[in-house]
Amino acid sequence: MRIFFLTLLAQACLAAERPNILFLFTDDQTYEAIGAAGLQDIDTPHLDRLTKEGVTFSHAYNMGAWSGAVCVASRTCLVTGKSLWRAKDGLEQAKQGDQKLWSQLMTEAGYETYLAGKWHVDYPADQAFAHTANVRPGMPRAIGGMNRPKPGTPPEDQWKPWDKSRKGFWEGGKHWSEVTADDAIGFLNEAKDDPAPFFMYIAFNAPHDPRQSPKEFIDRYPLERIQLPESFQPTYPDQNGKAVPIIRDEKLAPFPRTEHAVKVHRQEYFALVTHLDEQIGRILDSLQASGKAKETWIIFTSDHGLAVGNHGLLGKQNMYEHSLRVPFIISGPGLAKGRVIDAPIYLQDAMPTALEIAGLEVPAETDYRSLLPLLKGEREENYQTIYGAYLKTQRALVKDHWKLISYPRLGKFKLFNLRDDPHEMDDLASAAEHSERLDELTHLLNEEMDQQSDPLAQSSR
Ligand SMILES: [Ca+2]
Repeated sequence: MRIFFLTLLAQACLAAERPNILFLFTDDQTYEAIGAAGLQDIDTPHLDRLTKEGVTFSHAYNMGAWSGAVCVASRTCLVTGKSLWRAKDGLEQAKQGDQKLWSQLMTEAGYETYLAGKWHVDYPADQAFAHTANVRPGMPRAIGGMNRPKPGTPPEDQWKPWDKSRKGFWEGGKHWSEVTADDAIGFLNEAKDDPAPFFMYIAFNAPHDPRQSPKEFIDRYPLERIQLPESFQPTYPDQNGKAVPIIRDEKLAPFPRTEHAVKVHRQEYFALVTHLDEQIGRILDSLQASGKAKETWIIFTSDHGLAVGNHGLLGKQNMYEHSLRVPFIISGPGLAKGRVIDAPIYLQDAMPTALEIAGLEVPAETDYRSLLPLLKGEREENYQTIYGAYLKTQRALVKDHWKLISYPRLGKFKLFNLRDDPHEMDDLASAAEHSERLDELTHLLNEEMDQQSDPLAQSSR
């Protein structure tokens, strides 16, 4: 009996040294789509609560993607800890047993690991996590929902986000966001009596399209409440198949974009976010009720942003801030409450951060950096420049408040002053007074491309 108690005590001590980690991950949520950011009229009371209790990184970026499925690239980078052009190799190494994924490192350290919802990584979910529930694919498949709203569509053919017969998020009868929250709450009930620390990877498919949610959430956003994005335009000037290929995401609404269509898409997107927020609230309440909240770190973020009507675009296959940047909140024992850090980070910094929280050594080959030194004030920034890439058609570099976007196939550059022009509407690339800056940023982009093993880098030609 004594040995049993000593074992329990040892486990309890270990648990205190290894706090729990609750990773809340959403799909296609742009940095503006959270009420606490104060940038859009959107209701997210539960994420706002988390913002007040934790630290916000206001400039969290995804690097981009090697395919139209930006989700896959972002998530592969996240779980391997490898930057964009190295992540696929990292995953191959994991398949060969030469590298461990994020969750496998946590398992090795004695964590119980749980996955609910979207995985979308080319690796068996049940080999990555000890426990899984309702593992979802890239997106829910709905009937219809593309190329709309179109004028003159008869009412009976119109898309209604709450229409369960369209399947998608309603496939199975219960909205997938609710199912993922139910699964997370189920895990918490399981974990609350377990002395081992937990790592929960709770990944919602929302607010990725199809933009479906219960009617009461749509009703919260009458079209009069929806503002047009500042960078609204009917067409995207470089959208000629070379700069921004017109792929599925862009076909959700007709061309040219109309103010009405963009407002309808934003209405449905915001409703899906608010419904998602309610589910996150249920998980946060359940964590409180479990008695584990005090020893649990929460990291909330999304896999990349989304245009939803900015710059004539709807999707994420571009280098603008709306499509690269995501909300990022972290809360945990001893962290300042309500603090905002504007040093730029990659959302995938979540991975080494969690490893450090768990007391693990971050593998030397990890390309991302822990946020703990920033949180503790030991370091001012993780990165001097932020790099972005999409296929071989777009590149980006952010340094301080300057942003360069390059379209290699067009031989074209755009230059934005993000401080004065946060919506990237005033292209300064051809302004004579900025020619030196353009040269400097182009040089820095080339350097980043070399360092990032970019297939377009001069060193790889
Ligand atoms: Ca996504």
